[in-house]
Amino acid sequence: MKKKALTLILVLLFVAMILAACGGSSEENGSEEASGSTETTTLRLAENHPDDYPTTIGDKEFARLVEEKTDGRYVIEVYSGGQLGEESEVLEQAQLGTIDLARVNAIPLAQFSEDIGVLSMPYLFEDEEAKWEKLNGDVGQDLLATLDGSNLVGLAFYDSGERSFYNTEHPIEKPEDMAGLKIRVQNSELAIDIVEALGASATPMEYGEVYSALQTGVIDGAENNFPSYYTSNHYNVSPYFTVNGYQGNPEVLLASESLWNELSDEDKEAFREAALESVAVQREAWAELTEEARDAVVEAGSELIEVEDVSAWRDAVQPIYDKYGDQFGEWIDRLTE
Ligand code: GTR
Repeated sequence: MKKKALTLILVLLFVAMILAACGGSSEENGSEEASGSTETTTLRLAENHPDDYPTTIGDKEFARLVEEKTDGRYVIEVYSGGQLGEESEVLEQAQLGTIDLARVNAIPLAQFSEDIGVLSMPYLFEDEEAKWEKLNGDVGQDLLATLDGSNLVGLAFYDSGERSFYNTEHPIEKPEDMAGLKIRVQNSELAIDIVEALGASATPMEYGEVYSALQTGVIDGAENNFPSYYTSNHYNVSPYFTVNGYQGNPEVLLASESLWNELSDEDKEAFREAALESVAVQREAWAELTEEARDAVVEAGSELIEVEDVSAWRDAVQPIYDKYGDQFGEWIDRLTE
């Protein structure tokens, strides 16, 4: 009898302890609700440049603004330096929704929206000012909207300046000097066509593989802007940089559609605003690094071949306008009018 009573007391004690524990957690929930705070969702943003690169600075400003505009309900972690993969893998993952947000270049996006390919047309814009007036305006938004249906949502354009050719072999002054060189290009038919129109042979390859391909002679050259040429260390292995600014395609900040579909209309607006507001900070960082990179590569021994008159280069890429001119006709008109 005594033993039974003891067992009963122990069981009651145990039950009381469990009830006390449950009561504690529900109180916690209750107080959270009372203070108005709700769950925080953490999102991942993929960036293939280093932490202090202008696009990464833009991504972080975007993250800061999203957090501010959603009262901390969305926190964006920026994974720089290609931690989440090369650009094409990131795009695949963003399409699947396993990466929420990404900053990529416009060229590979042409696989998903043919129209966006127009931004890779050589010598498309008169100058940087004309380009940004268009990209920041309606035509820019309309181009981003052409990604609809690709499981990606375009949010804003970031600055990527102008791309030029560099190589390991000799100074290139005119298109004829490109003959026979193996030039790495991004994964795009248009990029391949441009290099071939210039008489070189095109090798599509991921950005992260270019340094060792230059070093080992798998390729003779590549093309990019000053900040990428500098921060990727390509200048160390490929010293002849021809400043012919043949292409001005921008960067794109985007969201996966599966994230997008989960956002309320109000939050969608907050994400869009944050993206557009972050452009100014990104572009300022861009202007700074472009100058710094240019000076640094010259200091390190790169030879800059300045092309004052690009008309011979424009003429050499005319076959690209013959091939793609009709397809992009309307966009070209809108972007250059
Ligand atoms: C850079 C761009 C990268 C990547 C790279 C490349 O300018 O910022 O996202 O596209 O070019 O050439 O692959």
